[in-house]
Amino acid sequence: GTGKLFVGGNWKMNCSKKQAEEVIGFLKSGKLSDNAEIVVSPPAPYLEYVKARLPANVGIAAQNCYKEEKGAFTGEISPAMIKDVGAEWVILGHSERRAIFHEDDALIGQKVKHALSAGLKVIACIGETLQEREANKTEEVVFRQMKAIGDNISDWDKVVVAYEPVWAIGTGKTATPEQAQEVHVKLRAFIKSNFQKDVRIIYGGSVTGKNAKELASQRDVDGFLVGGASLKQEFVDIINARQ
Ligand code: G2H
Repeated sequence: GTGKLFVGGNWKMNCSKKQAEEVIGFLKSGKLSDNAEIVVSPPAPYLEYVKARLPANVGIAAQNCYKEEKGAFTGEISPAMIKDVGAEWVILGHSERRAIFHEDDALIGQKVKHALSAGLKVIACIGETLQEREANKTEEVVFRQMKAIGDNISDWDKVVVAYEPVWAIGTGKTATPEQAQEVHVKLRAFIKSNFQKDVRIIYGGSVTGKNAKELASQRDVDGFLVGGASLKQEFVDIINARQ
């Protein structure tokens, strides 16, 4: 792509006030490209703390939310709460939520629907496992996941789709630029034909300061969702991958 690069930093379950200050320090000391939309996603207890210290041009996302506004759902947080503490985004459908916490397509769809109706923007994640890729099921899986999400999207301008092949997540085995491009272009066509919409499609899975430039040069890669590297100085290089 050539437009603004969307760069999300998914801190996962890594944070302390001290670590948050360190990461915010990287963002403040580096020169951040104007050609990037930046969002960081700390664990929920730190949303407000991080928001208060971030440069104004950096957005903030929760890593998950529930499908209801309030009530007897011990341990859950709602989009209304996320908004109330000043965050505007939520990540939904991350493969760790799917695999470790057994979230299925139906639940993720309901969460997407509710988060959008509550006024949050959504980073919706999809991606195949290694086993599925090796069985030539990549397309089938990502289309199925995309359909379950797309059926629940009321405003596509408020959504970014993150393609994150599970085999590339936290493994150091980044998809090649060609592998990412191949799935992104198919997804874009799928969304066009099923929903008549265009949406930003970002890549996630072991993105680093070293491989970001080449990935960002792919026609259908609109940005990144970054895990491990988003806690390091190199996050600034990823933000600046498309100057
Ligand atoms: C994929 C990604 C961020 P990492 O989960 O969502 O993490 O960059 O550590 O592979």
